[in-house]
Amino acid sequence: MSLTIKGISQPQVQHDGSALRIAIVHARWNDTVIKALVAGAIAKLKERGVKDNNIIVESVPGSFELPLAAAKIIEGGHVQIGSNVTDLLGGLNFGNPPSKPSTPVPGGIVSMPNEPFDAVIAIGVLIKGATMHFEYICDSVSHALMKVQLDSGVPVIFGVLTALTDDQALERAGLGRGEDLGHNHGEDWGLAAVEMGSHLRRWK
Ligand code: DLZ
Repeated sequence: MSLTIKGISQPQVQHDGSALRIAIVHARWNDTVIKALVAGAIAKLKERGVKDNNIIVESVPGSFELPLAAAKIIEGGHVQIGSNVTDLLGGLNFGNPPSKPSTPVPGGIVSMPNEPFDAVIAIGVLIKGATMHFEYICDSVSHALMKVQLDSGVPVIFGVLTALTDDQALERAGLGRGEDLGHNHGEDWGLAAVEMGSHLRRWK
């Protein structure tokens, strides 16, 4: 087995997410991979203590739509949007008892607490095709997500996979087709959201 120097080291403290409010916005292109990444992110948010009612999940068509959605979600953090994670993942159990369901409001949206978000995780899966589409979207989306976080002061976690092949995307969601299933990067994004959300509360 060859040694690698790649990857992230553990933070010095384990950050507590129990007071944090986190939004996940995901694209729907390449849905199998997206679902695994979103589930990985949610699992780690919950492992760090983020409450079900403080995890909001929104979807957009493709990765190109992520920056505007992230900006609007940050702006409107105090208004009614999205689906709360208890409603969304009702059947899935990540180890925590289900929390009280949020209040339904007309149109399938739910009434959420009146507080800003501590971090937004933007999740998309771009897989290179035969044209230049991939390059343009990767470039514009990564720059735009960086701009959203710098303009808003709210951490935007870069959860966009830019894969050259289907297999690369699957491996980065822990769904590899070979012997090695790979690693679910959504988990790292969940942890990054809690760490950055905690830092931002201290740095304010
Ligand atoms: C059009 C398109 C293509 C070809 N590929 C992807 C992809 O691999 N991943 C992704 O998230 N979105 C893709 N899209 C859709 C664009 O992101 C966008 O939704 C449309 O161009 C409409 O603005």
